[in-house]
Amino acid sequence: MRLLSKNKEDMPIKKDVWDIIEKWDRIIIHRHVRPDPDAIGSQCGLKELIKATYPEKEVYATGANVDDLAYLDEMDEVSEDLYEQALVIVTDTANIKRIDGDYYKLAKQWIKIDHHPLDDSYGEVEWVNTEVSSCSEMIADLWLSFPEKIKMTAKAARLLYAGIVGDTNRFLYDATSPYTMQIAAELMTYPFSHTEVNNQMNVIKPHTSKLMGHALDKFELSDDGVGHIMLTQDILKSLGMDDKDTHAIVPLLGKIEGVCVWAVFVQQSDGAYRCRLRSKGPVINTVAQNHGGGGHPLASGAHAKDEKELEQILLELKQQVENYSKES
Ligand SMILES: [Mn+2]
Repeated sequence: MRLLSKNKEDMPIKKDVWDIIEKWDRIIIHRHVRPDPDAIGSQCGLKELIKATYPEKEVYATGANVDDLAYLDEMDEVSEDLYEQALVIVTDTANIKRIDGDYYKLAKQWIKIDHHPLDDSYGEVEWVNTEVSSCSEMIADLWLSFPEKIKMTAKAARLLYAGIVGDTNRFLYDATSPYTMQIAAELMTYPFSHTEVNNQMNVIKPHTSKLMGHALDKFELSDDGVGHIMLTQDILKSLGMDDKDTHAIVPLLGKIEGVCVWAVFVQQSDGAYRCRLRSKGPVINTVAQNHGGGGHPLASGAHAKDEKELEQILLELKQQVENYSKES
């Protein structure tokens, strides 16, 4: 099969990354706080590839264990003293303050592998590609770039497949390329159950279904296609939820007819709001950047200190929709 990689310009950096990995006997891999399947998939998938290729190397995946993602993999215990003689790799993490774990600072060499827009440079070697669907796609692409060198296993294939499915919302989002599909197809030739992974990722907890009901009921949509929902601490408490359970409603609200741009505002215990912003076309990460956040052009996060700032964010989103409809 002809591989459709559009990442040819990444070849030198990919070679650098693997050359550095080859040199180190101990490698510790980090990813972002509040991990999603792509964070765990890229982190633990890379760990499995290195371990399968070089069984003599010590390779660790570190960070907090998350119950909901335990079906993917478990984290390793890594003590502080291991870092002095270790290479640190950070996957799927745009900025330093989002790295889960503190000891990475002690390592002599760092590598960053990420697909978010570059808003914080770190690591001697940075491999950043914002065109790809997910960080897991980058790790699988690394394997397909040096298939004679790097060994794939069923466990790694399962992790990387899960990461791609997670970040593309099962191949729905725009960043899903023909090459993404080829990579997924290659991974599926390894013996793991992709249906089991897909079903696991589709599970909704009973309390989340209650939140979905609330969100669909209370979602407000303006004539110009800007939708929003506000989840106050009182609402979360009444549904027995906290902020970390709220991400599931974000793609759901985008399915409502007429929605062009949408925002999910979640009040934190200090009264301020965490804002998740999504778009089907107008660029919204500029709005996120105006409010202490950032992210992808069509999927960003921001912070607002009070309801007044939420109104300001909605105004700016409306402006983006207006500019967009003028352009197109
Ligand atoms: Mn990701």
